[in-house]
Amino acid sequence: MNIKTVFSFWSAVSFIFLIGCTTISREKTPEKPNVVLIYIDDLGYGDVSCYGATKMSTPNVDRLAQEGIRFTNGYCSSATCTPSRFSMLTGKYAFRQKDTGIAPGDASMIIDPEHTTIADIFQKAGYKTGVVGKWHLGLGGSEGPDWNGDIYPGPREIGFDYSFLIPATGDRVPCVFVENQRVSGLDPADPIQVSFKEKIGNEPTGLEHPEMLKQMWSHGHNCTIINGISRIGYMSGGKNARWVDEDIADVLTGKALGFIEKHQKEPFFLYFSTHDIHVPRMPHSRFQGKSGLGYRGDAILQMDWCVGQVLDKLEKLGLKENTIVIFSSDNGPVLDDGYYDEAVTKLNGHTPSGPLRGGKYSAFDAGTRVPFLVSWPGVIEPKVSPTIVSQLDLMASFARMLNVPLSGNDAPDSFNTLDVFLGKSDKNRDHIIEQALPTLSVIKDNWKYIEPNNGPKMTNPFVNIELGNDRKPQLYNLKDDIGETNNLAENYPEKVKELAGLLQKIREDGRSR
Ligand code: NG6
Ligand code: CA
Repeated sequence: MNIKTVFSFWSAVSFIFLIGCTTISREKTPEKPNVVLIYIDDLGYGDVSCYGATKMSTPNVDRLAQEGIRFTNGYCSSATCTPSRFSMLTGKYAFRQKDTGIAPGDASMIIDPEHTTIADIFQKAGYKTGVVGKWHLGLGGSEGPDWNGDIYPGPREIGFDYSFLIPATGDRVPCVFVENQRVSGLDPADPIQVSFKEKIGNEPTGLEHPEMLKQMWSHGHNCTIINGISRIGYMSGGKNARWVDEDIADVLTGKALGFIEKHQKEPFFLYFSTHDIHVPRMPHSRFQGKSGLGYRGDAILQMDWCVGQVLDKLEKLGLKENTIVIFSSDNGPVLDDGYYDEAVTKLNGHTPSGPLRGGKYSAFDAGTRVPFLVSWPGVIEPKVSPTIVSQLDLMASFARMLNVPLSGNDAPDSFNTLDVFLGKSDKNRDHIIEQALPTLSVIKDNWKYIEPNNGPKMTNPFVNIELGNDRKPQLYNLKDDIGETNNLAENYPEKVKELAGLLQKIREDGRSR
């Protein structure tokens, strides 16, 4: 061997050694990464720039997309909030349990504490668990929540160590936060009373006093005026505890960051569920007028800021490489959902549903196909993936990752798709069911079948969304026809029969896993 050969031999050895080290470090993934699940309300498939929005930009959400996997076929399980959240937390389709439609503001807790939830899985694996933000899954026992006392069952009874909640929605009373088991900042001398049936107390309503409003209601939403905005339902008392809509994003983000900071030295699971971009859209003055698209666009900018705050905090604490961040939405987009907030008049060519048909409430795909990002810097290789993923599968996937066994009855519709979430596999879920009550649809091998039903074709004219209902069966080929414009049911009767049969079987079996 001459000098040159010896040299290149050793260069080759050290090169191989180096490659080996990089591979090893990539594979030496932390066993218990933190998980932050950022869940946006009513954000559409086309509402962020990494999914094609051009009229405004969402740099922080885009940052997540650049660092992780951007799924182009990511689904929540329902076209409204409560059933989507119910399914994500329990791994069970909401249509299997009655009263899982949009929960009233004083609903009892709809997740039975007997259910194993995704939070239980993390707790069993030794994580600290927290939920900050919109809940909308009911609170309290059969009598509903006791706003002036201890409020339980609630998140604590289903696996969350810490909670800071908007109990139902921003547009429903009571307009107060619930921290753990108590209304935050409540003065016992000024108790809260709530009714969804008749007027309570003597505060003005939006119906009687529209001149007092800073944002006018368009349909519904005309009961008690809180902070210049009338709501669904009547409330009295609790004056010190009432939120200021303009500050909600700051308050929730502060609580989320506080939770991360507090638990930085131990594994944690944080379900951060923003109020944005649900109605009433009343962003902080920092964001008002900034998008040029009215308050809906401004709320998107505010939501993006919240995401940035979380990412910055993780980075600052040195947790970036040890934290999986998931970003998604609970249902598709809506413009007028009850208030004149210029979402319609200042839309300016923005397309909240992207190329999809329908929106919130709809059986068409825009109801449930939503932005879906998963990032884990240093472990997940960034990419765009067309593989179908479902929020339902987070539970079984994390159970697998953490080696927490699921019993036969747990998470009956949640599949372990961990390798897909981590970018190691492109294997589609066999099928997926979408719910836009009363209608169910099923997607399998690019075919989407919407079962026939008598529901209306459209929402009310304010909301103005096609619901996807039809008395005849509908069959679309999503690969060739992403906008669901060409009903092929009559051309492919066998396909219709097969998918209707699958839907029927999944309904009857009570489980699909
Ligand atoms: C509807 C409300 C709507 C919104 C929705 C729940 C009316 C007329 N409409 O009943 O404004 O609050 O419920 O949205 O009251 S969700 O995203 O939480 O499912
Ligand atoms: Ca929602």
